[in-house]
Amino acid sequence: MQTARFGCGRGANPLLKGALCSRRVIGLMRKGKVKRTTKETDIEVAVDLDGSGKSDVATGIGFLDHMLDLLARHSRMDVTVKARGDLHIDHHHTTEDVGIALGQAVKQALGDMRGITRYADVHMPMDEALTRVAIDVSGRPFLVFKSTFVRDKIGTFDTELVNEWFQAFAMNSGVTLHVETLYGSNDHHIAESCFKGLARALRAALAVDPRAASEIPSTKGSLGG
Ligand SMILES: [Mn+2]
Repeated sequence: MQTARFGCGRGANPLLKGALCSRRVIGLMRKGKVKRTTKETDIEVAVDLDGSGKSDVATGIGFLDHMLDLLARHSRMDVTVKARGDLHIDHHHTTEDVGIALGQAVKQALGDMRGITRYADVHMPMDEALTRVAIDVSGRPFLVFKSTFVRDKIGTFDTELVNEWFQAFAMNSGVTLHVETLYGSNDHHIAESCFKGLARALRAALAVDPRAASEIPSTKGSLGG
């Protein structure tokens, strides 16, 4: 029987190799924790960039929980989100503020961004829908969002809030993010392809590049402006 091997050397279990390598190569835990309270929402978020995709998410909005679950799963970040918001008004404040807090936690976890791959792009299919996501983990927040929806709602969730969430996440994580749904007709699939696309782009861009693990990936020598 073969023994599972841990670590990043030759013969390491390839399923474990990525996250453990990132952690070992840069020699620190890439974790972030944010607590954010306003008159509209009360939110606690924790992320581990080198996790295994575990999620513990409860926002009070079923559809948003579904999106954050799959964001964790496909990015391989561990994500905890506990939110209590003014859902008696609508889902807007809670959705936006979860994006803000999660963005801040990712930014905190990244630190000076040493060693990261920085760029990634993904074409993410979800049945008939196809979304392209390109990311530059640059420290410069920017969002281009060109995904449109057929209807106003997915269940009780306003489809316009997908854009709001991405805007909040990009501005607060400090990433340049381009999201465009090339085609699709089912709004649930379109939204899911946006979040899964972001997940896979983050997974690739946040991974430590072993050829440049001690470097900040910028000719300027710093990221963030
Ligand atoms: Mn689904």
